Amino acid sequence: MTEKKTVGMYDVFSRSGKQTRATHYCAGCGHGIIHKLITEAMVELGIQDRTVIVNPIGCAVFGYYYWDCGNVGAAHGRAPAIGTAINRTRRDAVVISYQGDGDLGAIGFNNTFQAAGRGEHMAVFFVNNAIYGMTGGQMAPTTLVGMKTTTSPFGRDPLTAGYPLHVCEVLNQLKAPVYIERVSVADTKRIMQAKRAVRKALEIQRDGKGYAFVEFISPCPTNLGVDSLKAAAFCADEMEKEYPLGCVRDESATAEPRPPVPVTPTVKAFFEASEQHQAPMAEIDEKAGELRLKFTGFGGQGILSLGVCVAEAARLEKRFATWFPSYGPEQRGGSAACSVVISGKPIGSPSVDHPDVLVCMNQPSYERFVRDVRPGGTVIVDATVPLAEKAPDGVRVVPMPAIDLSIKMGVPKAANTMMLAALMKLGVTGLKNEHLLSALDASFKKKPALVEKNRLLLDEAQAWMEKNLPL
Ligand SMILES: Cc1ncc(C[n+]2csc(CCOP(=O)(O)OP(=O)(O)O)c2C)c(N)n1
Repeated sequence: MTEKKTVGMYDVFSRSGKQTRATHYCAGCGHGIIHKLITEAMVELGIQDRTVIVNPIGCAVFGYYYWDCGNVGAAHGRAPAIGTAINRTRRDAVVISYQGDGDLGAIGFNNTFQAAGRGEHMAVFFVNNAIYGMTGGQMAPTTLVGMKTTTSPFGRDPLTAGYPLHVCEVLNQLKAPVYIERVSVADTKRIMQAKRAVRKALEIQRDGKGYAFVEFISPCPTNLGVDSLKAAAFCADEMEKEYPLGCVRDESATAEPRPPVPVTPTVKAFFEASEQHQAPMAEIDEKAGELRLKFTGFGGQGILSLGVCVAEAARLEKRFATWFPSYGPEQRGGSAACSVVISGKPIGSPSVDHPDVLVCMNQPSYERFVRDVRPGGTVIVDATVPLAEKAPDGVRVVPMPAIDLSIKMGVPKAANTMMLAALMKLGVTGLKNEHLLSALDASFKKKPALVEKNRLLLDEAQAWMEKNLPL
């Protein structure tokens, strides 16, 4: 028998370096059929070169091994957000969001609902197999009442787990969607109907008309624990009772092409800045080692900007650098911290549990982090903090009157610059002062009057250190 290759799909499945003509889907699974329907419509409509499929988390996570077009992976349930971003930056792209019922109906439902409400220009193909396939058959929002799954071993009970989610009907409450239809891939007749729905959804994309949603009732024999024929029969006999097939809305004939969403000034500024900003590439330097720093304090003390400044200086020095913030829930006055890693090699993890250098601007952060500092490390702590907590042996603690000095200089917000002065004077970042200064200047690019002011503050703090600290 000669195999007929589907144009638009890769010849072989090459996951893990293995070249095989077999699919990774189980026998009787609906995903393969739906993949093929999408591919055929994409090729027939001549949109393969501008199609981008957002692959989900779930059994279809490997979509990019099948579809020969643009592919992007999304975090669980976030395909509509990624699709929105693609749409707004690449106007000519045909965006497809391909998702299962766990991905779309559970963890990602609000993402879906909001994208549909905005009428984003995308085709959403929703595979409803009534179960979480990839993770071994847990209950999904679409699981039928009474249906047994690994997390509803006695059958779905509406009293505890609610009723099945009818996504098409929920989306039909919204004004923006152009087309919503539920189809099935349980047998040939149904597959032919599904084929028409896929084509229509993609025609709507080709013509720039907006949001199209197709739900597929799709068999999952493995997790139902039955053979392919029985799984298909379950779709036709049981699932269709709960999820009737048919078109829920079709405004494609009258819908006008959707105007492109204007690029907001923030997004525009971001792209312009990244075009202008030619960052020097990091260079491997085995001798440079790795330095891990943590900056901590209250929100509003400039802790995060201080970390950015050090990371930026490292970047100017062609080091690898990461900056990783963590905030408390409050906008001001809550705890704030950031981790910075500077290395001569690519960095494995941006989070810092045991810093070589710890900067503390308040008492809670000193008490929380001081014991974690590595032997041989340095703690620079604001002089207002009582040093009741002892640092580990071999760790140097340097009290710095950053807050007092900045108040004395009339710029109370600049205590972080005083801490930068301490880092420079102690030489603990391993970075050149010229780079730290350039990074400090760059942080005030939008407020040029502050550049000179902060240089003065820095000099003052360094003079204080020379006089008062045995360095
Ligand atoms: C944030 C996050 N939470 C949970 C998981 C685990 N997980 C992977 S796939 C999946 C369910 C997928 O089910 P569905 O969307 O129905 O797709 P199917 O596998 O049935 O095609 C879950 C919960 C994950 N990968 N990421």
